[in-house]
Amino acid sequence: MNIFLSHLLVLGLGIATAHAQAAGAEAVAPKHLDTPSSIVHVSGAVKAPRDFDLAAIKALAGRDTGPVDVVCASGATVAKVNNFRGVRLTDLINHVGIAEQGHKDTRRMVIIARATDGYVVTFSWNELFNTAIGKDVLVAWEKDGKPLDAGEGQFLLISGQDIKTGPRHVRWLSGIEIKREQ
Ligand SMILES: Nc1nc2c(c(=O)[nH]1)N[C@H]1C(S)=C(S)[C@@H](COP(=O)(O)O)O[C@H]1N2
Ligand SMILES: [Mo]
Repeated sequence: MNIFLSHLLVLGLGIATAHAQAAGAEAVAPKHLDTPSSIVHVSGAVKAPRDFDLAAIKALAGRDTGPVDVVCASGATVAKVNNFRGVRLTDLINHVGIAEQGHKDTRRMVIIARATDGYVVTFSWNELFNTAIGKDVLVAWEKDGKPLDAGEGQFLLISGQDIKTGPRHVRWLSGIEIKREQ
């Protein structure tokens, strides 16, 4: 084999290995990132933005979900949880206070939950405050009587009434934004 061909072979192998590593990293990354947030930042159309640490969250009314199966969008049950303990997202938002501009303002609002790894999910104001779903949307700090582990974050958002609970099971919750749609 001449030098040119052997270099080409080495280059090809290198690229193949890099691709395999990237694919592998993507599949396992969420469990290994360990990026728990220390605060939940509440911002947007609120009276004043506020950071909640664990003590501030725990100072609000605590609630329990009872049994929740965490079901991925694929249909796979990825966890069976007896209880998440936390505060209702509606209680957290009410505590900060929405900056309402008139009687018809809140109905145009969306609520965005963000995690430290860039994961994002949305709710509508009506869904949270005007349907039964809202009662079971918690910002949780405890699972089955124990603090959440690093792979779940200090704070985890769970929407217990969802058909597939996996998507709106937000590990490493770090922010809640109330956005007024124009
Ligand atoms: N921060 C964050 N939360 C997340 C995800 C994610 O990538 N990042 N994946 C979601 C997915 S796809 C599912 S099914 C559930 C449960 O996934 P887990 O078993 O990896 O916790 O968490 C969800 N929460
Ligand atoms: Mo998932």
